Amino acid sequence: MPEDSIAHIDFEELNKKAISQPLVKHMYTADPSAHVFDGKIYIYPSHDIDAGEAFDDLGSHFAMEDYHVIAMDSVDSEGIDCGEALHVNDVPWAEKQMWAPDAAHKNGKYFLYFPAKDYDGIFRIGVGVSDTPDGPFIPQPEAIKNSFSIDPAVFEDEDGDYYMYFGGLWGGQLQRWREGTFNPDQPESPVAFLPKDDEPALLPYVAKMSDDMLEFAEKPKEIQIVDENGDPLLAGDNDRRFFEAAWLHKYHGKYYFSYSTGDTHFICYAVGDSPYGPFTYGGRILNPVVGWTSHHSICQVEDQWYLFYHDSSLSKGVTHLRSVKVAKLTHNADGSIETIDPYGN
Ligand code: FUB
Repeated sequence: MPEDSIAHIDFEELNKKAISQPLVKHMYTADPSAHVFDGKIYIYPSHDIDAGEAFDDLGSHFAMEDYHVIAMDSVDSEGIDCGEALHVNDVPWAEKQMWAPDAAHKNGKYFLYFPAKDYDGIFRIGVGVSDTPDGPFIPQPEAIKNSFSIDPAVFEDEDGDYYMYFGGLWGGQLQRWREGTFNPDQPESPVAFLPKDDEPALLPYVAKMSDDMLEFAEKPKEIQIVDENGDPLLAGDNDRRFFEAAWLHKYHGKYYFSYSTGDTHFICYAVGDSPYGPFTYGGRILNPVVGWTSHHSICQVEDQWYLFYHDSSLSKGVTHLRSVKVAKLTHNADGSIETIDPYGN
């Protein structure tokens, strides 16, 4: 739900209708990447703060500094804040804006993947390592080579290969990489460098991870998202095209790539037969929430699938003060996903 439409919201009424409540209330959290590790649910969210930065379309007001992991015994149990897992001051290459993270587990080690701006103002993706799922994570001294933009999501396939999906428009800088390099002398602007409405939309990226999970094993490749005729979604197709918040889950042998449409505030999905795509647009998973951003993860806990998401209802609509929530997600018999309305309309 965009900022301008929250002015008349009765938050008490809205919270009564909401299909779920914040999982933690003592701090603001967003962009929840959920995993089951060792039989327990671990959520790797952004930790929202009000750093006093001015609002703009580059997301400068999302000035987060650290990460806390949330642990839960079940989706109905209390969310436990495991404390600070990583602070920007401990990351040699990162200056600011610790945005949406994700985590992975391999060979007894846990990996926290996170985007942050480096000292040249360029978003890169870093990784920290821990022996436990809740950290603390020891960051690598450099960002992942050839990483750029934001919102890393790491998927483990059934054959033991891991893939990172990433990218985000506007403040996420994906549009700055169209020529393969980033020119820091060009002014920051959310709308410059974007394709025209009738051109193919900008695409997210995927890269297989190296065996040690610390680097890309290959040059990142674009992921095609196509419509029902096999044609690429266009940049002007704002209700369906990729904006940010990549996620990948596998269901009944199919790969589901899900993402936020950004300025139209939907979480959508597209389905493919390979972790590299192409993915065919399938529909909406989540209708707009309170707050400008929408960001999610999809995780199976025992026999049930769940959507972890966020909204700004606890802060009464402050777009950079969000709270993570969870709701049941349903795959229909035909492979489609049922659309969730966060306020039960
Ligand atoms: O939390 C900062 C940014 O807002 C994330 O990286 C985006 O996905 C959006 O949720």
